[in-house]
Amino acid sequence: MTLTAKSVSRVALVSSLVAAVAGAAVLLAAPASGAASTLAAAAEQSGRYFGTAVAANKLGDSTYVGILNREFDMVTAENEMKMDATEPNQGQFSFSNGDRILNQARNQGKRVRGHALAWHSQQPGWMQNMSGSALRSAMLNHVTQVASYYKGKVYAWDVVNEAFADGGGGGRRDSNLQRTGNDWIEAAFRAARSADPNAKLCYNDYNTDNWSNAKTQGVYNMVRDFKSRGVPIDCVGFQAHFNSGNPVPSNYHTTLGNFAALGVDVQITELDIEGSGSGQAQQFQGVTQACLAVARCTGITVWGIRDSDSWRSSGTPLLFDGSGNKKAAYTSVLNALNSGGTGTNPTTTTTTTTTTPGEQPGGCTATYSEGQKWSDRFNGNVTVSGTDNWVVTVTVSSPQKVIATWNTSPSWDSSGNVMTARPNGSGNSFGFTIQHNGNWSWPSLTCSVG
Ligand code: G2I
Repeated sequence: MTLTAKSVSRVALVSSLVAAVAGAAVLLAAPASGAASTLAAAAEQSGRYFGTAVAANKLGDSTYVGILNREFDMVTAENEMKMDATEPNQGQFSFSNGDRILNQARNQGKRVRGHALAWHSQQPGWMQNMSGSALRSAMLNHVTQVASYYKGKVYAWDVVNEAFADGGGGGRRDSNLQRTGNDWIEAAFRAARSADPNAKLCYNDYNTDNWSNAKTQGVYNMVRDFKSRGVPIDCVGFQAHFNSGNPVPSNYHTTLGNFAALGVDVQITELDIEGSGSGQAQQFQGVTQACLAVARCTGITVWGIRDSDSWRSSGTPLLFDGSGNKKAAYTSVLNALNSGGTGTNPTTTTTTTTTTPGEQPGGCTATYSEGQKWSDRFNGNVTVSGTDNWVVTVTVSSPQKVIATWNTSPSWDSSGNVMTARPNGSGNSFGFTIQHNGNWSWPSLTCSVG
């Protein structure tokens, strides 16, 4: 762990902003020199992963594999573990392309998300023509066989994909699987749990990002029902395919937080955002920050590596251009990950003091803890120890604004981003409300003896 001791005139002690809790370093505001330089390493600082979809037929492309090996620590097979790929003829299973992706990933120390055991789309021809109890048994046999084959080798499965309808109703999508009975989803989850008890079992869908969408509410109600009845579900995947007609919602962290509060992990599973330049970069930053703001948002996966690898390549929706160069969107994601967030294990961060040689001994520690969050703002609390005569600076990142404070009467620098707080007789703690304006970074703190 690195401590950055910055000398401030006539101030004896300066706090550093780095804490390590339970082996996972949590950064409030990482110093540039200590920032991680890859997406995976940056995500790992808060206990998260950063993944990508991989296509087996690209594993011979050295540029592609070079970026894959360097930047990502989680892999999803883009098509190779789907129903049509793994059971092309009924009862005949084919795992060779899925295995190529899985083995490449595991040989490089990466984990694998399995995608997807049951889906209305990409069914093999024989299954498309089935219905009723024959289809139900075929689907359950597929789930059982595929999850058993990969038992112990995948971190998580998208057990059921895209089962809810678009539009206003919030109900299920019509499909041959849905017509076998409304309980087909829970039956699939139970079969998957029996086959691989240690894989995390996820429901995965798109257009479920905005908390106000009826589809989001429909999925939420299903997950709540599953949790209340003991149906084995561990996680919810948010595909996160965005474009100008379907932008990143400002309430994304609310959605993620509300699902997480049901007792499941949440994950961004297929992220891509059409666009270019700073507009695209800002949207990627917003998604990253929404995940970082939710302790149980355990990782982000982008749906491909280079723009040219994307299922919608004309929209240039990924983090690397067709030549494999990092885009502005890459930098915004990396910086957001390096700016920290809610750890997936620890929930508070402690600042640490260090002495500057030759200066007055003693010192103070300012400890930041998260308070309540709303769609447009969040609260932070600071507790100070070591002295009753403290001065704490709180620096927020533009375009954030502090819109309220309590237990202190702060002064401000000319930018309005740096607040200086002193004791006002209310004890050694104070708090504030930050309007985030799309930036969910935690503020940085210094503590000094006044
Ligand atoms: O559509 C984007 C994604 C939405 N969520 C579920 C994901 O599984 C889905 O991924 C896309 C793949 O990126 C595409 O690559 O799913 C499509 C349909 O399964 C994939 O497209 C298929 C084409 O439809 C096939 O014609 C083609 O043979 O890709 C196949 C392999 O290139």
